[in-house]
Amino acid sequence: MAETTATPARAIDLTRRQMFGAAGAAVALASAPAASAGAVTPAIPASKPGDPRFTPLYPRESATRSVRDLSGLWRFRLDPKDIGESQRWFDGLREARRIPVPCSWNDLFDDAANYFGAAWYETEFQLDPAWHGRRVHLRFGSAVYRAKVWLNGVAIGEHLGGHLPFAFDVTGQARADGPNRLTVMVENKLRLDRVPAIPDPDTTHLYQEDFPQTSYDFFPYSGLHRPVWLHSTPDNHIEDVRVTTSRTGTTGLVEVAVRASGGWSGPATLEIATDGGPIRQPLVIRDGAGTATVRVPAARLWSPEHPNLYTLTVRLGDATPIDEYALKIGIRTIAVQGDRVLLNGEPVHLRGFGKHEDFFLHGRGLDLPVIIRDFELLKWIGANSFRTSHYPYSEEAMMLADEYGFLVIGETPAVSLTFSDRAEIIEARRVQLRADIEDLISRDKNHPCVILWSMANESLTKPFHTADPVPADSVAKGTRFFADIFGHARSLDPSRPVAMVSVQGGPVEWVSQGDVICANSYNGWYAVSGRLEDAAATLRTEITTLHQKCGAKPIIVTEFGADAMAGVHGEPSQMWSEDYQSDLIAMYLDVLGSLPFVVGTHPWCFADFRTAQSIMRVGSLNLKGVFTRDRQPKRAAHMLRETWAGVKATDWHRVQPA
Ligand code: GCB
Repeated sequence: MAETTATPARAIDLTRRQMFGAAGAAVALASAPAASAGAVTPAIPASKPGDPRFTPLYPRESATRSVRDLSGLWRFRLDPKDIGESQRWFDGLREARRIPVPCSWNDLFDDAANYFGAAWYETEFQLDPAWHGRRVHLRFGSAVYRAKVWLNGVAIGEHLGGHLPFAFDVTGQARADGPNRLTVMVENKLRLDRVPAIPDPDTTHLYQEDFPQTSYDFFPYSGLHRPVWLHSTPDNHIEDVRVTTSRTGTTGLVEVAVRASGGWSGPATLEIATDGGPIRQPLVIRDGAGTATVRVPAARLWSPEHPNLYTLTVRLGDATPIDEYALKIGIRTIAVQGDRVLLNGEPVHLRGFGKHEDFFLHGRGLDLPVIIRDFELLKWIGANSFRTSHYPYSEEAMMLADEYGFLVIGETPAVSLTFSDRAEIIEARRVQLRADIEDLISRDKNHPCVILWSMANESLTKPFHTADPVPADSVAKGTRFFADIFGHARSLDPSRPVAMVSVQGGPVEWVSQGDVICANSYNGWYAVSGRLEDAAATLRTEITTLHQKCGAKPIIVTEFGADAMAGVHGEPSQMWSEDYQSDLIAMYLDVLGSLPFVVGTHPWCFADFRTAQSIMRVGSLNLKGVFTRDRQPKRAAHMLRETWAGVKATDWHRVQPA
């Protein structure tokens, strides 16, 4: 969007609707008593991100590890009065209906369509007898927004913040002698102190109320959105692996840091499979930590054109490994030099989109066919990039992005942070955002596809849809906030550039703290509406000025576009038609293509997606997709394909048989 100066059609005086409450990232409850019968080994406390026991590694099978996916039909019950905990619903969920996991609950049940309060999930599992004597971990891909977990009626921990995984070591709490009852309370209350948040009714007079009222432009889908896994590891096991790649001449250098559980010490091996056979590098782990570099001669680098991946296997122990974990890695470098982004030392241009995890019925629940179809369509259209707007996407999407060779801007859930809000609210969000960044970098640090972190999308000096003046200290508050956030991200991952995505007309003091300038721009739509010639001139001035003000840094225009109702046409083109959307995007590509410091263009957005109900959104949909919500191309998609992939609409041979 663009920061608005419009006068409100009507001013709505809001009363204080939300109680401010304490925020925090993840809370490990005090060590719960081990289940009496069938306990295998003594319990250790539940783990959380940032905790040395937290295992950020995606669960994978190996010679020493097993994985069990608990996805399926769980029992489900809404708890609008928040009585579940006091009535001990964790002792057995009554009057429950079925819900698929993973899935959002909102599009399944009419009474849950606009429900964001507490909801309870329950399932049962048996522990595999072969897991006797091993450590057992319970890992959630994502729960939006807060989850509290009970195992056999005993609380084992909580997690705050959606879209990122969390795990518990349940060794000893999971019974070996009978069924285990797993209960999860998930709530997605739309609150001030969350990331993302709602507008602060104490400081905001909205002139447009959406339902549900959020400060961002997508539907707040709720639930267990990604798989829940049980997995077993040896007692002494690999807890984390961090890979950083560089090269000297044609040799790839793969630096691998390993963290082992419980401060384990001993020998370990790194192995990279290559066409010429395995390359092994011994490594010594001391007090749970060790680092070594594997040299890969004549390395095949990772790039969008050649997304070469190698398998890296880490083994603890000597001849017979105590633990083994394998992951795919890509050897590549990423750097910012002047106003260029260099991939493997060569300037790179990002062509792609902002996207959403959004589809019919399952909302934001993991849907592998949709991910594959989207990635096929990105290839079809000639894109090489996307942004995980406006939150971290699934781990499966990131693995597939490595394989397809997409250059990914990995974004946190901080959309529309507003600095006219009260200080204690801003502080609560800062604490939560720091935790989100820790979880995100911890989770995605090894993906070659991630070339840039986005700390936030469209932070605001005051909310959209208000004519209130910008408070005098808003910019300064944001400047301090982002200095802290940028510093935190850079200290956690010095190997990648960091940016934030600016709202059109947003403070230069914020966006210029990034290594790359990411800017959203809506000339021809929210600004200079309907006049493409004038919009083109405004755009050129806007982006050139931004470049001058931010110093010699590369610019990625991360959003531009127009809503288009599929099937609506107009000659000459006019707003809301497929033709106008196509013309506007073509105009942006023309103007931006003539500015050498613009290194990326991401039309907004890939596909139409669900929003709140609003006077701005026909059918509760944002229609700026170049594909419809069911992934059919609008005219703009064909135009982009011709521009990016060089495939003309006249080429009826364009589908090649497999
Ligand atoms: C934006 C936001 C995006 C919205 C888009 C729009 O600037 O970043 O989340 O969906 O505008 O279409 O209004």
